[in-house]
Amino acid sequence: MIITTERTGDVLVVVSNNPPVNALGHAVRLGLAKAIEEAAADPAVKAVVIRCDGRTFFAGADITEFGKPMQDPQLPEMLEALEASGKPVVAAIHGTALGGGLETALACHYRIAVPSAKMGLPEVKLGILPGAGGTQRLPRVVGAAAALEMIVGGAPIGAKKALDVGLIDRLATEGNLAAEAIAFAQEIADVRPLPRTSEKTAVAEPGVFEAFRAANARKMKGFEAPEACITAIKAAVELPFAEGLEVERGLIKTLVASDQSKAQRHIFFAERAAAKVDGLPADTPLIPVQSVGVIGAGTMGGGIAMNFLSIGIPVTILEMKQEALDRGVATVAKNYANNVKSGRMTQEQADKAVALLKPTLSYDDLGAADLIIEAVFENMDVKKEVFAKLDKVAKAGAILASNTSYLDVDEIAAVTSRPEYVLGMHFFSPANVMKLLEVVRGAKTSDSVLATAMSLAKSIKKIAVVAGVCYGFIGNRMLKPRQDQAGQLILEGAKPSDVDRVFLDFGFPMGPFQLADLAGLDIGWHRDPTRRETVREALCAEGRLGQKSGSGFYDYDEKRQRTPSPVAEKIIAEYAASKGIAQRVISDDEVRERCLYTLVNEGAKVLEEGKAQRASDIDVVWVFGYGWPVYLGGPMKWADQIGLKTVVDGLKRQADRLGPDFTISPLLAAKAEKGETFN
Ligand code: 3H9
Repeated sequence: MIITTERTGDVLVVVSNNPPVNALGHAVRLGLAKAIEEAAADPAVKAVVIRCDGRTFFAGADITEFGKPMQDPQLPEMLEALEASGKPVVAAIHGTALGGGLETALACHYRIAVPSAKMGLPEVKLGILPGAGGTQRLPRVVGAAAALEMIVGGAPIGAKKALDVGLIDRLATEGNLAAEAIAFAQEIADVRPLPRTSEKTAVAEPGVFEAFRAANARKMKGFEAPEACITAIKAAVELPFAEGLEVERGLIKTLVASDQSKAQRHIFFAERAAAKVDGLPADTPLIPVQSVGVIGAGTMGGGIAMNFLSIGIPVTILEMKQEALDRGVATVAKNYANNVKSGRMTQEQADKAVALLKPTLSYDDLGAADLIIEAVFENMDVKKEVFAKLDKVAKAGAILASNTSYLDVDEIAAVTSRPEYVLGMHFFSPANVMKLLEVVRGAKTSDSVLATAMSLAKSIKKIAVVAGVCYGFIGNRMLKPRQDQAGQLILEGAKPSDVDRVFLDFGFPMGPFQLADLAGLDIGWHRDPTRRETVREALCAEGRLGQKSGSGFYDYDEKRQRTPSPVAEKIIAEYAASKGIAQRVISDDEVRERCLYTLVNEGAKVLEEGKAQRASDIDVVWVFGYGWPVYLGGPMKWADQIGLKTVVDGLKRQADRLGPDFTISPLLAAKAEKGETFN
């Protein structure tokens, strides 16, 4: 039985038990509808409590039912019946009341929650809006401004804040929710009229919608759902409840069927699928990790260390020279100070984290660490030297990880006497912020070591994806053809700003040349201005090193605002002429096809070689590591949506321009031929 009812005095307690998250699937909706009828029919019942067993109150509609014919009762109708109940209903909230879960609570007459509970309407993240009255009820309870934050922002709020804004009526004692909810129900059993949310008025300050749009324009750019959310909240303010519901219904119908929402729902499940390693038994023993060593105190090493410090794991950080070590430690301290300033953590939390960092110049100090992550210069000889040293000092059973972003993890492992303990943990910069972690499984990496890395990733709030050993793993390997083509396109006549514009219009936060200028064109430059073997070298030779020197592919003003640079364009044209490359007018379509279809093609190769477990893992890498717009679902989902035949046709059209080594992935070609998709 998913929904059960029990009586405590004159209170009917309705309990849901639908693990793992009490999603409001068909059986739950049906059970709740029957319970409401039961309460109405039984004269001995004076009030009702709805609560959930397990780890959480209803975490929303069952997303797996989306896109299929929905069985009655539908959630909106069930909630209307709930709110219309002649007997008061109390929602007793623990865990996360999200989406349809919070909408259920809003349809109840009273809400009580434990202090650790969180409440939110995250539907916008799935490309939809709250479609069971949430856009109409929440503004009536908390006002338009707070509703905009919660519905368009999608982030949940804690129970204490919920009490402050009037979303809940009272706080319960942690661990005593069931009893206190019943006591609350008994207390209000005879209070009339019943406080029905739909009968309240939604308060809106003048200009609140315009101000919200202006403040959030950047975050909302490209997404369809946020504007629909705003329209629905406006309807809550301007229209009677029933008419507002009609507006909400119309909007959710369109959004659920949209490509954007399908893509965002795909990413929701893809993120969870990525955590699962095929063939790895669920009971694989984990290696306890209570201390970490990090080699290299640069930007990367410091960022990696912060992940562990922030969850209370001590880190020993190693550098070659005192000065570099001091600089690295100071940067970590500064980053924590910034976190305090921005309100992301308290001073006490920051102090605790910084105190767990132990700087050292000696490899011997890494001997006790359970996990050691190397983040030194990206060079095979240097990495091998580090791992040979580690093999000598690390204790038996310690995990040895390389943060390499390209190199052969098996070759690195081979210099140790324990390759089964070696794997790649490829963090993305800034490593304390970026969500993605590529976990690179070497040929000999043991199951326990892999499972431990995946579990640890979850603890440090990363989204981990397993990759096989190949040059650049999943992400950087697919980035390469994109970068190569972008570089080639500007030689053939496209302006850097035109190429970047195509990327920005597509939904990327930055184009490849903006990114190059930001990172610095002199990374890896030999510093000899007479040697001009690439466009970057030609630009560096003219002192154009990127943003930091005020010029690169673009010119920059003192506020670092960029403008297309005729000087850079001339340098590029001269370089192209020196290589005998004729310049011509290049269309946006050609830019898209050459840069993005080749990227998808490389993704297909990653998949056919088994370097990624599943297409959706590739999508996760690109959404969380490379700024692929989530509403386009990652490159493989995007290719599925535009049609694999479209991709193959585009690649064939461009084939002559893609270089002598270019080949179409057989997997991509076969799937296109059969009309199949990757996901
Ligand atoms: C909605 O409500 C629409 C309505 O407004 C309108 C209707 C008309 N459905 O995340 P976890 C699965 S839209 C189905 O690893 P955690 C999840 O896939 C919904 N399945 O746990 C995973 O399965 P598996 C609005 C769901 O503790 C398992 O549960 N609500 C759903 O890290 C465990 O999940 C949301 O968007 C679902 N709604 O986090 C909330 N939710 O084990 C979405 C989870 O097979 N959910 N699953 O991989 C979450 O944010 C997190 O799951 C939560 C728990 C915070 C609840």
